[in-house]
Amino acid sequence: MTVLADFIAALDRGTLKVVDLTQPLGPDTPVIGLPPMFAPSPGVSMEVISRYDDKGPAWYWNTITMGEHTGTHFDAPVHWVSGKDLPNNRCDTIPPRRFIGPACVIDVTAEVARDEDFLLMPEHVTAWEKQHGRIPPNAWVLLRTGWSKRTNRERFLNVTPEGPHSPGFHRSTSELLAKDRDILGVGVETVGTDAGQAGRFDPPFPNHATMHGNGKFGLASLCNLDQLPATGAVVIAAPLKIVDGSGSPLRVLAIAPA
Ligand code: 23J
Ligand code: MN
Repeated sequence: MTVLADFIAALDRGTLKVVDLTQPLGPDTPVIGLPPMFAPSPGVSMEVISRYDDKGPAWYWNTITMGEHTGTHFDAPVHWVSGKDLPNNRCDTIPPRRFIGPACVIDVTAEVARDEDFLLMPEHVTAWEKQHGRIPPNAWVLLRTGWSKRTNRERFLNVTPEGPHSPGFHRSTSELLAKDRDILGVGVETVGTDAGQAGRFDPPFPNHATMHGNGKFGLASLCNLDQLPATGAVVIAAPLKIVDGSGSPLRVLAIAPA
């Protein structure tokens, strides 16, 4: 198995780099705002158990509380009603091989700069494929929008009286990716894998409904996608092994040519 030795040597030599696609996780982490009739996502709270003090003189540790879908996080198929009866659909039962795949990065930064409600259409995918080749089975499809540069929470959530505005996927594109391309899942820079206005779409939240109904995953609140090539990187996105978990915060790493 020289491939693993070669891999470590390439990291040491600097011909491969590790790109951290993860946002910081803490009390300032923005969470999705749902319409008021639904239960809200609580955000992150942290409490010190001990910090080299009476409660633990030589050790520091915290209790953390948050929703499963907080910050940079993984959506499992069981998260959505469309995926609730699929086999291996939850955090503790997904085969770990499915956490690793080649990354296809679709850059729509320019389009999103003109239109905050930009939706990726099937034609955008086929145009990308003309340039970069067909999306292979079991790939992570990452939508590069530049949205992670919105470090201000209000600009990131971008909520107006009609609800949030942020880019996403048209339902037909989610279907193309899930069914025809048989991807692992999609990753986005925004707070969720559906567009901000997707609660008003028919069906509501079509990317969640389509991806999870087809056993595919989601990755939300990614960053540093601008450090990845369109093809040629590998993404590792392994959620916590939460028993019956619908998703989890995680560290998402990409390995890419330097
Ligand atoms: C619950 C309801 C709607 C949405 C979401 C969660 C997410 O985006 C999520 O984190 O999965 S859109
Ligand atoms: Mn989620």
